[in-house]
Amino acid sequence: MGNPFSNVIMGKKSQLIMLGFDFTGKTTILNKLNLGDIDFEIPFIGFNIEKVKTKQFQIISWDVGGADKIRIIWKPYFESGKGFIYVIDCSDRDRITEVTGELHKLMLEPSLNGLPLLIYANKQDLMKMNSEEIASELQIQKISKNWYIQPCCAITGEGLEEGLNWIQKQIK
Ligand SMILES: Nc1nc2c(ncn2[C@@H]2O[C@H](COP(=O)(O)OP(=O)(O)O)[C@@H](O)[C@H]2O)c(=O)[nH]1
Ligand SMILES: [Mg+2]
Repeated sequence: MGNPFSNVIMGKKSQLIMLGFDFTGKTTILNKLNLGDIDFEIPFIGFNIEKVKTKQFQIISWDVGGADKIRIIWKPYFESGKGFIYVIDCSDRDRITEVTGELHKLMLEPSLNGLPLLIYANKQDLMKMNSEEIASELQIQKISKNWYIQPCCAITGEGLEEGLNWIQKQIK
């Protein structure tokens, strides 16, 4: 573990947890970053995980919002995470209160709470919200000390790599 190259030698990639409401663009992001096919896993009814490998990471992702009953199933997945990505749809101002509430709830999880938090502020082609606006909407200072907001457009891929590079620096 003390060897900074051990992950490279073992061929293992750090795992990132990517969450967000449905329709925020997660599947589109995964397709853009992915080196192979998206791998699906359905460990439980109503819980559908997507997994991909990027150059540096393995990313596992699923939809959040509602369905409080299945939250207990999420916990083991959180424990393997080295970074947390929360995807928001900047064109959907109607849901921002709900999206903020869910993020605050997730950050109560001890195993997510200490991770670097990357916000993918997606759909920038539809609605430009700057980072200050988003930080204030999400009240992000209240829930994390190590966060970064990356504006992006999953369709073109703009901003996606920059976001991952930020996480990579936090993990090292
Ligand atoms: N205009 C625009 N549409 C996007 C962007 N990212 C995703 N979408 C669209 O938003 C919809 C939902 O995306 P999807 O990846 O399925 O969201 P998911 O439910 O979070 O996996 C799809 O129609 C995408 O084509 C973006 O950056 N800009
Ligand atoms: Mg999806």
